[in-house]
Amino acid sequence: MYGNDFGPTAQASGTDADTPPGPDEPLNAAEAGIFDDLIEAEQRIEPRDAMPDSYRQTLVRQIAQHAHSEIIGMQPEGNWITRAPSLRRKAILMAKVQDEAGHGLYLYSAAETLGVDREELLDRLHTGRQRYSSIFNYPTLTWADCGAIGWLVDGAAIMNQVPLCRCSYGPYARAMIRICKEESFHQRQGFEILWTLMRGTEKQQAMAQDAADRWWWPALMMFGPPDTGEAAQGGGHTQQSMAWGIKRFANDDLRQKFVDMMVPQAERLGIVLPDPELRWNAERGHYDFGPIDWEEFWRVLKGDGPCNAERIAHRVQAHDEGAWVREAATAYAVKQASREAVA
Ligand code: FAQ
Repeated sequence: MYGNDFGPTAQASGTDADTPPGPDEPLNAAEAGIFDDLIEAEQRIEPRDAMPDSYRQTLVRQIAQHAHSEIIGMQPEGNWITRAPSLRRKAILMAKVQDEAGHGLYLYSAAETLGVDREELLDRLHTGRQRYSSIFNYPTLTWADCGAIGWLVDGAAIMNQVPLCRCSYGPYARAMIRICKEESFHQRQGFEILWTLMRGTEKQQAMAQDAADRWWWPALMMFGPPDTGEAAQGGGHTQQSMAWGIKRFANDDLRQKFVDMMVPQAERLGIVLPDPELRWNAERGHYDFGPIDWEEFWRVLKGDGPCNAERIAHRVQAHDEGAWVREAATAYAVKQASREAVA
């Protein structure tokens, strides 16, 4: 039973949970009306509900991209598990990287409710037909990078993802609630790594500052290309996704909130953010910041970032090496099902 089983729209529709409409079937006028009413009433769209194919495809694109980001995002920090500076740091980092795998699994499951197979999504990732976040194409050169990822990358992820807990598609919104709780632990552990380094030796402080210098601008790019003011006419997905209640804020607005949140945190850490144009604007009630290198962003998206090739090669290799696990799990499931059929 779903939230939208209650209320006037559900009663009028008489929806039958056992017969979900096929993905490619166009909506008739009554179904389109029900969909629009549910969106208008801020209700959730559920897997059994009729939805326009373009809404379904937008969600598949975004949720899959998000899932891919989580599992590719295990690599930069996974690289430091064997080199974490203490047993405590190692245990925490392992838990964090495992959480990222878990987030990928919730998200692939949410995407599957839209009628697309997980194997197919992974194939699209491995063959470059679907994206993952630009941020994971940068290298982790020192231990401080694990701190910078937690603080900046998870910080940006939280800013972007808390509004997704109110996404109009039920399974995605529900997955995001749990993910955001875990992301906030991740951000604190990153802050704490940097806090410790900034209270250490001069060399440790320099290492923390260098990591922040390298991750700050790529973190700002995570929110996506400009999409307000003149850029709103630029043809991105924001306008439509906001009308459907998938995105709740424009990329630029979330980026600004992120900058406003991070500047005081950087001050507490004693880290200088690498932007000479960063200053409080009392008139706007926000921090102004310098121009972002969008050429770099598009270059990374096209596959020409520092680690794109390495990340995909590693992912494909891990997938191939895991084939026997998938085969064993499938054989076990078949055996269980045949036992249950006999009983
Ligand atoms: N990287 O019109 P928009 C994490 C693409 S998870 C790559 O603004 P949209 C956890 C976009 O796909 C991080 N591509 O598009 C963690 C589109 O191209 P397309 C991932 C990007 O979808 C932490 C084109 O540019 N988070 O960090 C990026 O409405 C630490 C035009 O852009 C999510 O996926 C980018 N940064 O908005 C894990 C959150 N930005 O598809 C491990 C969910 C834009 O037409 C360690 N996703 N593009 O070919 C979203 O909220 C949205 O998809 C946006 C983009 C905001 C990313």
